Amino acid sequence: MITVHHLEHSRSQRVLWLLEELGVPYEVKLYARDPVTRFAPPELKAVHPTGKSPVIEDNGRVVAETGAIVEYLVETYGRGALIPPPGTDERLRYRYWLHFAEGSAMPMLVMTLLFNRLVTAMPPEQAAIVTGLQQSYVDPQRNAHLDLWEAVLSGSTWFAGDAFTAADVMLSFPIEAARSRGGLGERPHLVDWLARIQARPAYRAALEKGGPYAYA
Ligand SMILES: N[C@@H](CCC(=O)N[C@@H](CS)C(=O)NCC(=O)O)C(=O)O
Repeated sequence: MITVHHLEHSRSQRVLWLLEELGVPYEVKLYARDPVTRFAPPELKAVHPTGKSPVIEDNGRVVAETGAIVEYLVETYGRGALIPPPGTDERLRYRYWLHFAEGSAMPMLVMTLLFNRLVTAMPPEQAAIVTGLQQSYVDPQRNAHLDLWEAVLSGSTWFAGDAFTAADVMLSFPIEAARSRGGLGERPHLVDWLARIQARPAYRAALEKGGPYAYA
């Protein structure tokens, strides 16, 4: 049985959702965040040296990093589900979005979170420097990602094409986090995509198993 080391209110929710979509049995080991720092508890370091979530254990293997976990699960248990056929344009789109989620989108969203916290904790003159960085660098890039997503979804139902894939699962967390850190703005296709993923039975089932998740 697969064990998912799952941190509450975190991007690891995607792994539970993917397992539900694939119909693969799993157990959840739930970790609470430190109430002050919001960091993961030290026990996670015993599972993987980074001390981050998600991490899965499967048949004696430990797999970390969401994108790697998603690829591993789709390859090992998917039997061709949730991934476009090799050699197609859709497969290339799938690969692009799978990497974009943690490689391009999340850094801007983590910076948004940290800068917002810094601004409230600093004296006004220093806070102005952080706000300047936010306005000149982080906000425009975050908005460019939102525009790109909206443009893609105005041309196809899902991120890799007309079929729902694990790339949609990977993008769920950045898009949910973007909604909570600045909003999605007037982007109807993106708003509709979010409503469609959140209505999926597997998404709802994963929420029941995963405990607190502030982004649903
Ligand atoms: N790129 C990594 C990021 C892992 C990560 O930062 N996980 C967060 C959960 S949102 C975490 O464990 N945070 C707690 C901490 O840093 O102590 C992945 O996708 O697996």
